[in-house]
Order: sequence, then C-alpha cells, then structure tokens
Amino acid sequence: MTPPRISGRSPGRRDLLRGAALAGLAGVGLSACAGGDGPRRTDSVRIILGHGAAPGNPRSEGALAFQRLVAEKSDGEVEIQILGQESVGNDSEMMVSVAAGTLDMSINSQGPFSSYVPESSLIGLPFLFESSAHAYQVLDGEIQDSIAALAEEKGFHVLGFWDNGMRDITNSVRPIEAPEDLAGLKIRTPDDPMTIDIFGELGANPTPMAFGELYLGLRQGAVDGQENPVVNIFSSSLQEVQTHLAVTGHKYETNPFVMSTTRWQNLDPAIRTVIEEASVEAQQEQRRLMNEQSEEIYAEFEQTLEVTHPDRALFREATHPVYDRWQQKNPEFFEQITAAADAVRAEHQESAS
Ligand code: TK8
Repeated sequence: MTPPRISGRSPGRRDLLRGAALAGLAGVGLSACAGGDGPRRTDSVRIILGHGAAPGNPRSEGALAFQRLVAEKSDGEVEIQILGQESVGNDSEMMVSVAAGTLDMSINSQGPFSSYVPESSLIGLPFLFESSAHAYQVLDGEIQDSIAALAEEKGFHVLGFWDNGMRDITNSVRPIEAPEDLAGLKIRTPDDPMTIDIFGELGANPTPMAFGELYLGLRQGAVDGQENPVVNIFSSSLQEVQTHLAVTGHKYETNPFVMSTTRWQNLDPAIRTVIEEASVEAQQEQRRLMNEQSEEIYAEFEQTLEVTHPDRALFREATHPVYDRWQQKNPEFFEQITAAADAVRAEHQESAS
C-alpha cells in the first residue's frame, strides 16, 4: 500500500494550534493547563470516530489514514480515537449518537444517513451511476454542497463522501441472470428505503438487518442473500456463506463522513482546518483502495463463487417504477441529481467518441 500523500504543513500551525488550545478550547471539554511562564503543554484534543467496517476494509484503512494525518498535521495535538466494526453501535445507532453529540464522528452509510437527510437516498437510484468514478464526479460538486447544507440542520457536519461502492447481489439459492430469478428470495438490505424499494420492485423479499448480523443471518438461513460491494463482502467473509454472485452494479452508495455539528462548531478554526485537510486526503486514499481491492476481489470471486453477469438493461427496465416513485417523493432533488449524473455521462461519452 502506498502511503497517502501528506500535504506540507504551513509554518506556524503548531504555534497557532497550541495558542488556540491554550486560549479557549477548555470550553469544549478540553483541559488546558496554562500555568507558569515556561513551555506550555496542553492536554491533547481527543475526537472519537466510530465506523462499522471490518479490519482491512478500505473504510478501516481510510480511518487509520485519517488518524495518522490528523496527528501529523496537528503535531500530535489532536488525537483521533477509532472505534470500528460496530463497536459503538451499528450505522443507525451511530447516527443517533452523532446527532446527540455523544459520538464525535462516524464514517457511516447511506441508508442510516438518509433517515436524517432523505434526499441522500436518491444517490442510490438504480443504475444512476455507471461506475464509482462517475459517482465521485457527481457527488464532489454541487450535490455534496446541497446534502451538506441539509445535514447541517439535522446536526451533522459533512466532511466528505467516502466510497461504499457499486453493489452486487449474492445468494445461496440459485444463479441470478434476470430479475425473475430474484422472485421470492429473502434478500437482506441495509436500513435504506431505496434498496428496500428496489428489491421489492424486483420481486424479492427485502429484509432490513444490521450489517453486523449479516454473516450469521446468511449462515443460519434467516436470509437467502444480500447486496453489497464485493469489497464489503470480502472483508466480512460473506463469500464463506454464499454460493452465487451476480455482478449487477444495481446501485451506488457513499459512506458519508460526518461530525456532530456542535462538536465541529466548538472546535478551534485551526483544528477544523486540520480535520478538513486530513479528511480530503484520507478520502482519496479510501477511494483508491476501494478500486484496487475491488479488482482483486472480483478476480478471486471468479474462481471461488458461481458468478453471473446479468444483462443490466433487464434490471434497469424492471426498476423503472422506482424512479417514478422517488421523483414524486422529492421532485427537486431528483431533478438535480439525475441532471448532474446525465451531464457527467454526456461528458464521458463525448470524450470517448
Ligand atoms: C457496514 C455497512 C455496509 C453497508 C451495509 O458498516 O450495511 O450493507 O454497505 O458497508 O455500512
């Protein structure tokens, strides 16, 4: 793994941070010991970051990169404490904790985030994006700004959209070649109204369940299958309890990286800058790892699972009513995100021809 590029530290940040910490950070729950005239030392600022990914998953690796970058950029003054693998709750629970301010940050998931910012569900419209790269280009612009503004009102400061990837379907009952093959299959979904809608439309029996319960749920047959990017399937060993993989790429998801708005607002501006810079760099690294790992894992699954490559047009067609419903639910954001996705698609087509 190539370490992420560390941007140059502007001279004087250390002093700026230390001075700021001494001057006023005590008010946000930090103790500043400013006694005496000698060299001053503050207690470090500690920020707790929760996520639900397994070790080795790009989200876990990205969190570690973020932790290291924050330490480097703040000269050790700001410490990120990572609590991964749902150890402080599943994605939905972590969203509640961040909203309440009892958890500082979370690299969360689209479905649980959408229970606060319903617009974000539309990022997962079926076949809206052709690839992760297509999604990045759309999300990193005005879409992120729109969603961030909505999230701020709900108590979440959005630091970025990490990559949860294009999603495929696994199951242990039969190969999926066409939508009809999903009929009656119990497919676990995240707590995400868009995914539930898509799989209902496809004739499956969508069953929301926390990600942490999924391995056992599949092993014990509580559900027949699930849908996730191969990177998540692999890092949580779901291939051990599944026989078929259908490379449908039926929807894209982000991992919104959020911080409690109150915690954010109470941080010193210099620390906020450190966090912003570190999150941008860590996001780049996380996305890079997603793409790198995806390729390797697809190649491996071709050997170890029964893989189908269904005609996506059939699935696109079958999920069309989902578009109509979400357009009615949220006409304005539907228009914004579909237009942005079309514009980037057109750009790609132009440069390809
Ligand atoms: C793990 C989940 C997972 C998500 C899901 O925290 O629930 O299926 O795709 O990545 O966030």
